[in-house]
Amino acid sequence: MTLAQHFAAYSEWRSELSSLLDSFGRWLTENELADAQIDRRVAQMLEKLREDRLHVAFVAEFSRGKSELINAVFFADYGHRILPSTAGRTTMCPTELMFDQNKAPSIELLPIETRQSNAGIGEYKRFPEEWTTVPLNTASAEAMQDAFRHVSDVRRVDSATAEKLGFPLVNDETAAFKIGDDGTVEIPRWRHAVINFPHPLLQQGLVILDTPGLNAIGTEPELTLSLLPNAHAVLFILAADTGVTQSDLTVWREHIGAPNGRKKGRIVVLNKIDSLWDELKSAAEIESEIAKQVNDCAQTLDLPAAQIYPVSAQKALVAKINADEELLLRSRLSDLEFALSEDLIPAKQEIVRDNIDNEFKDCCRHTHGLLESRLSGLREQMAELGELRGKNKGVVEYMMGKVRHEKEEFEAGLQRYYAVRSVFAQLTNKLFAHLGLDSLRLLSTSTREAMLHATFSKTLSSAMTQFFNASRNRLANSESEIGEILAMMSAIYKKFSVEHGLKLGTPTAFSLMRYEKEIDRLDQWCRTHVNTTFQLLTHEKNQLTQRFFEEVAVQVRKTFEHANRDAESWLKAIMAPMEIQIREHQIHLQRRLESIKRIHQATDTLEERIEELVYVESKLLSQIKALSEIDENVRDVLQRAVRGGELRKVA
Ligand SMILES: Nc1nc2c(ncn2[C@@H]2O[C@H](COP(=O)(O)OP(=O)(O)OP(=O)(O)O)[C@@H](O)[C@H]2O)c(=O)[nH]1
Ligand SMILES: [Mg+2]
Repeated sequence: MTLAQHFAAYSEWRSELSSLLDSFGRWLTENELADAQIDRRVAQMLEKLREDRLHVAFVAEFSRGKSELINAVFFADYGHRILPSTAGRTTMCPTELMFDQNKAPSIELLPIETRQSNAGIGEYKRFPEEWTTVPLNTASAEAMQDAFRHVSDVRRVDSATAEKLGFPLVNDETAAFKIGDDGTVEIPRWRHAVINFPHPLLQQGLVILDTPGLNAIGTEPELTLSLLPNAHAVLFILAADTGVTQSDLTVWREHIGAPNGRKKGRIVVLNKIDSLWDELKSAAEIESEIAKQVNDCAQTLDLPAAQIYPVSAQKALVAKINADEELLLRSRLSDLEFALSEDLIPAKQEIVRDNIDNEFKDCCRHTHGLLESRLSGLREQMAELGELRGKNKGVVEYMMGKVRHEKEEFEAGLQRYYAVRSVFAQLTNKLFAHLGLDSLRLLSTSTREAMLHATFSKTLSSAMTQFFNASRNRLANSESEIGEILAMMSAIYKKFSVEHGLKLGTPTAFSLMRYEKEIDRLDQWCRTHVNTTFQLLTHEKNQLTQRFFEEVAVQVRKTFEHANRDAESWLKAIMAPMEIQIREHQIHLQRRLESIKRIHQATDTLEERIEELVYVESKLLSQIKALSEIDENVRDVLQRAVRGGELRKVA
């Protein structure tokens, strides 16, 4: 079972789930159970499934065979080497391969000069006019190969420009960027490339990130702070002909290796094992040579040997193109593909499953509550009317008084609800006073001032530390406001359930823990990359301040933006069910009153009225049944695990 097949099975699962959720949405509308809130939630779930992307990144020193491995794993079906792979430095800029159906197949290239501005790659993605676009003719393999060659484009600039663009010029043998005799330096022409390419796997949401060697990674913080940590799998590639070199180790330590043990989705590949295929040696000798190299790597990287996959990307590509089973077996690519898909897809599926499961459960509970409250109201009304059978006008008048009284009582109860709503608004304001972006903006301003006015590196360093502590405090304070809102809403949910029979259950809980963890991660990164003694001693405070804001603070801001968005949806999600049920209950009481009034005017319509209600009841009951069927179907699909290309039920 190849990764491609496994991934296809996963996509099928996603689309099955989408179509079930889609029909759930339609069913809600047809049955007049939809409201703005639930429509939005169903649309969001569908969007999540549609936009669900799987990011796989390839990282290594130059010439270890990243691009060749991508060709072998994903693109062998084209019968050609799609991504350029040659000796020496080939891929000059980080390259994302993906498919966005709203765009024509193309290569978009961001000029290297954009490094001079403060904006990151993510920011530039919002401005297509900043990119150079090369159309992609997918009908011709040669035209495609030609177009893909742009990722290797270089240009020569003087050394001052090179340094300004972030290319470190050190004068030693291993330096990636050397000053030539004429005083100029060869640097990449592009800062980033996005290849929009309708390959079946990319169409299903796979995003592949090919990176150039170490030096280019170090200068693009967005890569190390956001693109790599957010990738679902990162493949780190070593080559058997070079072994683990010092610069391989640096890439590993700084960008991939997890300090405390194994991180999910991190895979080490020992490529080019064909360089050990010596015709004068027996198969067993070669085998033990490979095993020895694997063990050496394992020791150096401090990993179990079983986590290192020896392969030959080049032979695997040739084998796949020529359908040479024997060579493919020797290339050992299938073991790697198997490990990759076992690591990647179940983990990814779990995240999607959890997300959708929680959200769907909530929507179901909400709809069920609505139907149940309609049903119990209806039954009450039926009982009332049943009692009126054969009664005289006096009794009907008494009943009318009773309902009127109930209505008044409920309206008095509503006062409490209005009071809660105003406290809710106050608490929400308090929450956003801590969590909101205004507060973060103030913090950024004061941190920037403190840094620019710092006279000692100690002050500079503590301003950065303080920034993180203050961000953490803001999250902790927000967390406690959230606790208060939740406690208040739980109490009011309960009150309305007990006193007025609303079917509300308990409000959904919410936590900011993931954002706290993200802040910890960014802090950790800052302490190893920016706020270090070395950086403080070797950089000017202006330079360091700018770096801190361009690389670190911008990510903290993103974290807060996400936290704000989540908090807003949560607030809506806990308030909406109350509002909807209260409205329903009001309408219902009004209907009861009117129906008795009508009977009061003409007692002969009573039987007709009861018959009508019996019909409504049967309709409600069948809606409840239909909902539980939908619920069961969705749950069934959610529970299914995608393994080895077939869909199996999880025990
Ligand atoms: N013998 C052998 N050579 C390989 C193998 N894989 C890649 N190569 C060669 O190694 C060289 C570098 O391969 P690339 O795929 O360009 O390496 P890369 O890691 O993408 O390098 P950069 O793009 O420069 O960062 C090319 O000449 C490939 O043909 C392999 O499995 N065996
Ligand atoms: Mg490459």
